[in-house]
Amino acid sequence: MAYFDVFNGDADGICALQQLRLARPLESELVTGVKRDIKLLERVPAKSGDYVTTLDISLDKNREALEALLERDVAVLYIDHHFAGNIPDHPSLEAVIDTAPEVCTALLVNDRLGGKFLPWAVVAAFGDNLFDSARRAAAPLGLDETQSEELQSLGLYINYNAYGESVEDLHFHPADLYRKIQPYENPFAFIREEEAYRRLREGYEEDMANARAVSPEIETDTHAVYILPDAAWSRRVSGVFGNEMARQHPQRAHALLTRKSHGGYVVSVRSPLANKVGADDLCRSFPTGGGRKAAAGINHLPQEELDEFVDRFHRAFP
Ligand SMILES: [Mn+2]
Repeated sequence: MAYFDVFNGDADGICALQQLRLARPLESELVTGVKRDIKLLERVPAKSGDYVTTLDISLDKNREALEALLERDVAVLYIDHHFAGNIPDHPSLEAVIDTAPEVCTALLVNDRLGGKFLPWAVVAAFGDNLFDSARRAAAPLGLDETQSEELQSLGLYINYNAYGESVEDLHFHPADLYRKIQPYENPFAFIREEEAYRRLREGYEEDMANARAVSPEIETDTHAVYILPDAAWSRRVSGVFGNEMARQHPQRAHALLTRKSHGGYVVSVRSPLANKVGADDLCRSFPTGGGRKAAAGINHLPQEELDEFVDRFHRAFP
């Protein structure tokens, strides 16, 4: 019998698995990737009698692969908070799905384990940008302000590590980062002792300094457009830089365009924090766009559509 652990490469996916494997250590094959790489189940070569744990990736986006596994008599534990659609009714599937906006996968795992490894769930909630949920969940830990900020930074850094076009852009392959985290029951020990933590913090600070040095193409009280160069640091930092900009200017909508090596842009849009709507409709009006109301993106914006995008960006957030 073989075990497969399939998880999103961001903080939520890694910290969800961390809790489960601290509670029940076992040898498993890890299947993960960059944050946007969510069609992971189709890569799992499980056979009859094997056991697959799936964390923090949409069931709807993995439906065919999931059904194929269940047909092959593979047992699946599926824990997630993304849109799932219809959940297959099958005796080999245990699905724990909760799409409530204040929930993340690691918090669902924390509930399942009775809070046994709560500090890691708090790290994940910060990483998923659920600051209120993280602070609420952390109450039983009685953290002081410094400790709370440490878990917040750790969540931010692990989340940041997952952004990139491919794993070559990342400081650590998410599977390698998980292996470094795995020995630590306590995230504060990871922060104190682990070299990987320092590398993530330094990488984050350096990439953010690069991004902060970029002058906006457009900057008004209501709209800002940034164009980042074709570089690994841009692809790593655009998501977290967008989040920081949004927090600093809650009345403003933000568009971050990253140049691609073969022309055109990858686009990420953040609705104003004060009114978190519009990003999804704007992005979906382009063929390769998608996302949520507060945060959405376009995988490929051709160079010649830049002006059209800027026009629609202004109209989307009047
Ligand atoms: Mn998540």
